Amino acid sequence: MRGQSGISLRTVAGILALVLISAASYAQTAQRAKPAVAHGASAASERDWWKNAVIYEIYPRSFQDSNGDGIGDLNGITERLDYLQQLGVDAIWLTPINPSPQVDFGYDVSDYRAIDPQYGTLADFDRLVAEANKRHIRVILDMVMNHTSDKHAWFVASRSSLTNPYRDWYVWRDGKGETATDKGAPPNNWQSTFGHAAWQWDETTRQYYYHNFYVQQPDLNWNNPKVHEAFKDILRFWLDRGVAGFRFDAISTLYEDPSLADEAEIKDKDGKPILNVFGDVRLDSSKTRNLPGVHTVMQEMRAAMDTFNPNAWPGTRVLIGETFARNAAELNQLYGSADKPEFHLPMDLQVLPAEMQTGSARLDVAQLRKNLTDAETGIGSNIPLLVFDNHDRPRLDMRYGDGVHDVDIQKALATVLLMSRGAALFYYGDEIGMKTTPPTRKEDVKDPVGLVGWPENKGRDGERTPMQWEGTAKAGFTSGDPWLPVPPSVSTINVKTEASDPNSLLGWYKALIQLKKTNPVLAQGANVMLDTDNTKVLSWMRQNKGAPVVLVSVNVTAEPQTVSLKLPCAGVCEWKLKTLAKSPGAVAPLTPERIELGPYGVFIGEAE
Ligand code: TEU
Ligand code: CA
Repeated sequence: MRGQSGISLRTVAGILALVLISAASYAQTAQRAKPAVAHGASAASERDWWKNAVIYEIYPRSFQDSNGDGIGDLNGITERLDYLQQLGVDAIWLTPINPSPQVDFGYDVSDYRAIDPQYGTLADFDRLVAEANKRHIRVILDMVMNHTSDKHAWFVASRSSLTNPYRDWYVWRDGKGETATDKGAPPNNWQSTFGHAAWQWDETTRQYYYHNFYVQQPDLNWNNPKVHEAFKDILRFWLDRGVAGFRFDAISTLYEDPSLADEAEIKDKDGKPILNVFGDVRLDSSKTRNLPGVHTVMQEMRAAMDTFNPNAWPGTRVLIGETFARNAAELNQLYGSADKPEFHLPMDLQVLPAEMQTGSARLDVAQLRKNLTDAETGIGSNIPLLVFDNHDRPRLDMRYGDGVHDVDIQKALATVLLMSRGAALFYYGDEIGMKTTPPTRKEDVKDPVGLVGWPENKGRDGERTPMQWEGTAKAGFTSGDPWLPVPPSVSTINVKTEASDPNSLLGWYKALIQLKKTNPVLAQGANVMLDTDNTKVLSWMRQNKGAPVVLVSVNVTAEPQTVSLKLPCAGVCEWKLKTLAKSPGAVAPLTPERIELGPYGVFIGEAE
């Protein structure tokens, strides 16, 4: 049956149905995007929540399994939200949960608008966000923009032919000296972070493609404006579902030098090339790291984020960067400017860098004081985000533990992290002192880089073992076979045991997070280093005009130490000291002039 305009009524009905469906889904999206109840918080506190935030990194695969397949999942995280609320965190950052072949455990994304079935469904995700919101916990997602999985539809199309519209979404080049029958050599000497050449030959179209990470993670070409638009849409998809922000992955490697020039080899003092852990000659990364293009991208992405109302839950949608800035000046640039802002919180991973983990440099107080001063004063009025640990590096215990004072050492480090000005991010399990437990046999290795680098580099499995909820064989993590073995330390290091011990590391984290959230001087006060010639004890104060000063003293040695802190004051000052927190070895001092600390002891007090 045809209407006047020759269009069948069936078509009209079809169009009408489409309109209704899209209207309904828009309404639902709009409904979802409508902020939940603002929990009585003020507009200002929602807008500024990130400036004093405590952010908790969850590796979903290892946090809590809810369906017995030995793999952590979204419903498992939802089951554990009460624990996170009691811990006092403001936000949880989930490492990738999108569909992925799991070569790099989610950092090889094959669909940016869905949830990997191993972790659940979009409905499970929406429920996690809703349940987290009820507990005033914000959800931050990982956003992997440097590369996709080689199974992503974009790359499948891109590699199908030289003329496919997606060809230029990735970095393809001819080989050097290539002929019709010979692929020639890779275009240059660039290397993968995960070992060996960063160029992979593709026989179908007889070109190489670039991958800064695994072969299965082809780099996107950010010189292509279509890539920018695609990711702005992806951000909006998740922002509409109520996420409070993103952690942008591997942002330092987004751009490569278009000249494709070789990188310089790093040589030792005798001019001999230095090899890395994979046996490759180390290069200076000058053509593949921290290129200027990243600022333009970040300004665009920030503009997309800022279109959401910052005054109502979840407040300002924040951009966190996995940034490997080489110094405070370079880090400062990643915040952008007032009129062209970039990240809210580019990670500062330099306060406890790899160089401070061994020998005499281990926990060097003078170096730590300098790094903290840079972090706190080298970025203008911007807010630091201190990050000491994550899913890519050995846990704090392996890097700084001494086998005797492990808990006190981690209490000392947690004090530096949580009592400094700005936001703090820590990794699941650090609050109970979980230990890096690497695989003991090559055949047990799950993280491919551990297979390439074995035995010098066992990969990152060791810092990704199941969360230790209780002292049982499966740690309360799963009823099935855990994807990584539960470490033997579970018998003493677990939430249940530590929750009943006020002197536990867990108790310390809870107390300091509570202090940070409730003491206005700790929330906004300036960071001022004290006793700056002391090479054994790190002391600083937090101060706000007109409010009592908060003093922090951390003994970074295994020997008892006594410090005398001279607080700035006009005229004669009789300081009265109130203890806010102290580790068992510290004496409750009466005045700042005499603070006695045990091995790795901590004192936190209010002076007025
Ligand atoms: O890491 C980026 C990065 O630089 C790390 O690969 C780090 O240099 C390396 O892991 C040190 O061993 C991000 C993610 O955090 C990491 O888990 C991913 O493997 C990587 O990007 C690729 O997405
Ligand atoms: Ca790249």
